[in-house]
Amino acid sequence: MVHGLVTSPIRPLVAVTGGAGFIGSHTVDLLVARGCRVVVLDDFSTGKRANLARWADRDRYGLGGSEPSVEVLTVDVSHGLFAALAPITAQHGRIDRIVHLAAQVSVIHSIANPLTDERVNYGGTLHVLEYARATAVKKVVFASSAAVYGDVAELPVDEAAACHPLSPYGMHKLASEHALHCYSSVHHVPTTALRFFNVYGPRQDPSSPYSGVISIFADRAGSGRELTIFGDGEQTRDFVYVGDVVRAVVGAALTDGADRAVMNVGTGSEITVNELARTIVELTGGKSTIRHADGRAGEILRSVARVDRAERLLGWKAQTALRDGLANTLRA
Ligand code: UD2
Repeated sequence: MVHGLVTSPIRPLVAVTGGAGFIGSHTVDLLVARGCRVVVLDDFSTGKRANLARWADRDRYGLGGSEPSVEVLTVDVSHGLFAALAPITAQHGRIDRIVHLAAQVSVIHSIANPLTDERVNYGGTLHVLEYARATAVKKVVFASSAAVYGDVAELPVDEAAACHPLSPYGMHKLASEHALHCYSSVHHVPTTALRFFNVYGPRQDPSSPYSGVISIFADRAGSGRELTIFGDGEQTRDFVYVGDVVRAVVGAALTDGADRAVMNVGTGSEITVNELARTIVELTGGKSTIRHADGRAGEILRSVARVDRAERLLGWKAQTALRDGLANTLRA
């Protein structure tokens, strides 16, 4: 469906695992905008071809005349990368950098299926690192999560805080961070881990009960349906807009610095779920009602990132105000 790559000595060749997903497809868009050639590896278990549709027909999107930039491979990264990437590298040269976003994304699923989560989330990272080691990839960027922290005593949470994950999902994200550190120290594969807080924005799939709350609220409020808040709604989250997140991802991928670094990717501000629901209802014309249901088991009460490390190491800061990000999400 997508145009083949043009061989180029100067445009970096970047592999994006999970590149058809919510964050992945925005990452692909920004990498291409920055002049990279991109190979997407996705098994389409949650990723969607529609997220990459703009790269399937360049002329329709006014990109005609430029060199083809995106190649899409249907592959489960936890089965390894070598065979899948061999035809690409034979034709276009080696992969320069890898952004590893492919994952089993549900915390709840991980609790019921810890071994599947290990195979996909930890095993997938090891396969990426093995490929990077064998082919001298210049940078691996890994999508970690605030889930590595578990309950923390002090907020905003600092990267130096002790990590006590409360799910296999969080365990395997943390184990993956350790693997990055190990490969960087022992095999000299430069790596950066980014701990995402609550990412939201266009293309986030609202279809599961465990989808991001903003995708669910936006979907329901967009058609005047009722919103359900779990618990009293006074729990807080640090919601960070996907457009900001992918600036951090691409910045980390294209720099040779920030090796062995682990960084929070959040805004540094928290908002209650009550206030979020009210804002979304207001932005959609006030038709939806709000009801409360029982709180979720194991729910964290407050979550907010300390963000100065990413600013120091990457010059990155979230720039999108929540209301603006919500408006973009609702328009999409
Ligand atoms: C986020 C991540 C998760 C993991 C976890 C670590 C997302 C989408 N999920 O889970 O992957 O990293 O953090 O702690 O970023 N809520 C409602 N009504 C709804 C849906 C949700 O009230 O219809 C509440 C929910 O109870 C929670 C808040 O909204 O208090 C955010 O829920 P979420 O599922 O978007 O994200 P979270 O923080 O549980």
